[in-house]
Amino acid sequence: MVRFIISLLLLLSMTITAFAAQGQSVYGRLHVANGHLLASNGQVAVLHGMSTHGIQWFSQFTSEGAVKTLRNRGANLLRVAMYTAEGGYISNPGVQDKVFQAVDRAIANDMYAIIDWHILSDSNPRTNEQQAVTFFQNATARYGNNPAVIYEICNEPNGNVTWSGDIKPYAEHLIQVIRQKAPDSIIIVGTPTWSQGVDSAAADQLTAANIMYACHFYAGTHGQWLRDKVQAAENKGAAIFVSEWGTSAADGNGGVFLDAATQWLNFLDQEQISWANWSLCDKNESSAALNPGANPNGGWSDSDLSPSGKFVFGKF
Ligand code: DCB
Repeated sequence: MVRFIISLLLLLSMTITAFAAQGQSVYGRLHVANGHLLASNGQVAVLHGMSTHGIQWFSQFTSEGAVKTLRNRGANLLRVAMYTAEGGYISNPGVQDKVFQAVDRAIANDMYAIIDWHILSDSNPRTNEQQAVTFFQNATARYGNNPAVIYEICNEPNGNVTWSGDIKPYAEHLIQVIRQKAPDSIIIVGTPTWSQGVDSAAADQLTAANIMYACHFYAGTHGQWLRDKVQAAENKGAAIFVSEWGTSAADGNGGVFLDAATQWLNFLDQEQISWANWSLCDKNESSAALNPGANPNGGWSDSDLSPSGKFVFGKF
C-alpha cells in the first residue's frame, strides 16, 4: 500500500514536472532533436501560452500588468502576432515597436516569446519577402540569439501556395537572414493551407537545425484528420509547434467547441507538443480569451474571462 502510494506520488510529480509551465530560467536554451523541442538539459520542453490578436489592433493586452497576469495564470509563452497586411507592418512598419515592447515584457516575466510574421490575406510569403528580410534583420539586431525568443517566419500561407515551390525557398532565405545574428534560435515555419499542410513539409524538410513546422487548428473546423497528419509528420521526424489554435471555428468565431478542443489538447499533451491559443484580446468573437471591456492592465478574475479564456487558462 505504502509502495503504491509512493509510486503514485512519483508518477504525479513526474507529470507535474513534465507539464508545469517552466520559464526560460528553468528550460534555458531550447533546441530541436529527434522531432522534439528540448530544454537545455535534454528533456522535452513544453510551452503553453497565448497568442495576441493582431498587435496593430490589440497591443493594449500586452501591457506590463497583462503579461504578468498571463504568467501568474501559468503561461510560459507569449506569441506576438504582427500582421503584415490589414494595417500591419507593410503599411505601418512602426508597428514593430509594439512587437518589441511585448517581447521585452514576456522576457522580463521569464516567458518565451514568439515573434510572428503574421501573413494571412497576403497568402504567399514571397509577396512581401523583402519586407520580411528587413523586419527579421531588425528583430535579430535587437534580440539576436536570446534564448527566450522564437522566430516564426510566416503564419499561415494559403491559397495557391505550395511548400516546395514557395514556402521552402522563402524559409531557406529567411533562415539564412535570421542565422546571421541568431545562430541557434528556434525558427517556426508555416505550412500550406493555413498551416495545416504539415504533410508536405514533412515530406520535404528543411535541412537547417532547430527548425519546427507550424500546425494550426480551430476546434470547430479541424479534427482527427489533422491530428493524423501531425502524427504522420512526427513519424517522419518533423518537429511540430502548434503556434496558433482556437476553441472556435476557423473564422475565429462560433462555438466554442470545448469537447473537440479537449480532444486536441489531450493529443498535444500525449505528443508533448507546445501551443499558443488565439487570442489574448477582448474582441466580441468567441475565440477571444477576454470578455469585451476587460481591463488592459490585467489582474483578470474568472468573470473577465470568456468561455474560451476560462477553458484555455485552465490548461496552461
Ligand atoms: C487564422 C489567422 C488569424 C485569424 C484566425 C481565425 O486564420 F491566423 O489571423 O484571426 O485564424 O480565423 C481572425 C480574427 C478576426 C479577424 C480575422 C482577419 O479572429 O478577428 O477579423 O482574423 O484579420 C484562418 C485559419 C484557418 C482557416 C482560415 C483562416 N481555415 N482565415 O482553415 O479555413 O481565413 O483567416
